[in-house]
Amino acid sequence: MSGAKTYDSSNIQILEGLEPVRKRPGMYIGSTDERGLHHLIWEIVDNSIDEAMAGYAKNITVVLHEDNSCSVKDDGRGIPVDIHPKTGKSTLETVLTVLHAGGKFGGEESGYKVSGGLHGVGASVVNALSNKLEATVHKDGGVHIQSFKRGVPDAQVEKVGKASDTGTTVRFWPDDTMFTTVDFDYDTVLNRLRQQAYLTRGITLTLQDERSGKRARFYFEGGIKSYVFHLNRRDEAIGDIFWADKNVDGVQVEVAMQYKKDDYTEKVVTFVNNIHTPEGGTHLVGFRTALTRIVNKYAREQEILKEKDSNLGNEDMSEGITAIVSVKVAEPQFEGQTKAKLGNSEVRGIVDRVVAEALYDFLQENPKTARGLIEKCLLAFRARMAARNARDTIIRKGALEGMTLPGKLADCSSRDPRKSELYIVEGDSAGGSAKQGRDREFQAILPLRGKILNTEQARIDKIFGNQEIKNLIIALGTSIGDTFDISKLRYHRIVIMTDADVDGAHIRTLLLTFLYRYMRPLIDAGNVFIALPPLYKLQKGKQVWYAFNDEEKLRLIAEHGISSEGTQRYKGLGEMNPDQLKETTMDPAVRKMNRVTVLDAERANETFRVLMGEEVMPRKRFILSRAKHVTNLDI
Ligand code: 1YM
Repeated sequence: MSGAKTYDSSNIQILEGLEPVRKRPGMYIGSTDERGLHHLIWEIVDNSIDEAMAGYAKNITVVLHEDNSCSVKDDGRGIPVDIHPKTGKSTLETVLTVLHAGGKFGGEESGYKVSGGLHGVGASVVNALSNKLEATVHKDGGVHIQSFKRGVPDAQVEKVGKASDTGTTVRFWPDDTMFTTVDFDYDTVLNRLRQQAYLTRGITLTLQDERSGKRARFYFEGGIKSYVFHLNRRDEAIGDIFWADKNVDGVQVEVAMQYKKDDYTEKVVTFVNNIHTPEGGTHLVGFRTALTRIVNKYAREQEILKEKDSNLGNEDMSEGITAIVSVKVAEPQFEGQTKAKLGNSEVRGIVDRVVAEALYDFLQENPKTARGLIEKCLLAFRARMAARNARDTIIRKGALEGMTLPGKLADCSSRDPRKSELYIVEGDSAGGSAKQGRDREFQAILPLRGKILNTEQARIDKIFGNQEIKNLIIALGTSIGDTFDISKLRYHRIVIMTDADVDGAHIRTLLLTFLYRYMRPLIDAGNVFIALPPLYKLQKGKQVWYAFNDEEKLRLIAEHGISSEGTQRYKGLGEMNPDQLKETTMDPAVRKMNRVTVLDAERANETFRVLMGEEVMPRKRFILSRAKHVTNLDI
């Protein structure tokens, strides 16, 4: 009768309603690649998490099925299935077919909606982008089902049996014509579920992968406190974990924090309504402000900071910190390029207040933790001051003006930086050969005394006290750090030329680290090179060949029948006479050089951190892991 007919016309409405989603899926789920595909899962899981945050659901299970479908099940109240007399549609159908119906629908008293957040486009978008979707609701003593194809209902919701429990299950088959892939990734889902489990303490999240048989379950009694514990599990920590959890003016603030002892990395992860905010925002600002203020206040009261001392700054708080800042806001405003930054101004003051109060109490109640934490911040503060003083000294000494070029520098005659090259050479003897072998018109030589790097555990700021580094800064002419000016660069090609042995590698690592940290634009602009001197000289009669690696050596030996007496391995640049150095390594017509990329420099920086930092274990691990690969070690 007429009921069925009404149903047909409402189908057309749904088709029209969801049409924009199928036309521009990227607008709703960000992209149609693997990321967008997984977004479908997050949308449905978010609804279950909302139900858990409202206090009704305790268990959420995600299953990745063999047929590339995914189902999400919770034990909440179940989406209402009663038919609205006017529309003739159930709430369930509305949630799954009307855009944005997932959010506010159902009344304000249900608390924060994840779906009000960053992408939170609701279940209807998942429905629109699925070949098929099946919803099963256990509620009011019955099992109710409704199925859809590309967002369009097959029929109205139907009661198919009895149920003694409550809950919602949604299974969907992503539309393979909409996505570049429909293959869900176990680890991606696993990581997301783990994170969500931390953020909503007390709920159990289960993942089952029927394709591989893998499964995992997460339950964290301590919530974000457990998260901090997890992040710090590999390091020694300073004292207990600080934790604050309070609702002020409808904004729920939860913060957990702990410092690591021998690690200097910073890890502060922020969330708004369980959505990661990688760009931070007002919640992060509030946290940092309170942290700095309270640490200074406590340090002064305890006279760890004396009257004459200046306050610790924001930047001194970050070495070794691990913190999670999670806020729940009724109407979050997201800003920034990727809409991943919280803009609500009221949140700043609220987070500040909650953290300040709780942190002050925590420090008073845990004096040992407090002292350890403050000492860590003081260390950062002192290092910062030392670096600044060292820099000021160098600048005062005339690096800026480039007036007093170092005596060791054998400068070139050209004054055109575009044509000029600076060879940084390891050792005085190689420096001597290089000076004789160079083209003095455009090639300058700066010899560095052998081991500039003999101070184990040297912090990078200590190298400012190093005469060799000072010489380098003055020779380059750019100054460093804040006063760096690339337009003053005296040589457009800076070539690092070190021996092909361990000491040479050390010096190269130090130089690259220094350039990376203090003269980064030179690397970005491609001004820095590594010279590649040959490793072998091969000789037969009067003929000479050079080999730059073992493979090449073997090939040349075989090709020309070279005897072992005719094979010479260069142990250092100093063994080469000026002519050899010129014809193999310095003459632009034949030399080989590698241009240093940011990636090379980042690696050097990391190596330096591991090798020279105060952590012993990573250094040990690093050396052990490399030991196998070291071949050209000359002992
Ligand atoms: C597998 C996905 O969607 N669970 C879920 C959704 C809802 C409820 C319970 C719910 C909410 C409310 C009242 C309320 C939703 N309901 C709505 C709507 N799991 C999943 N579990 N009763 C049940 O918010 O007041 C939208 S989502 F619109 F009906 F309120």
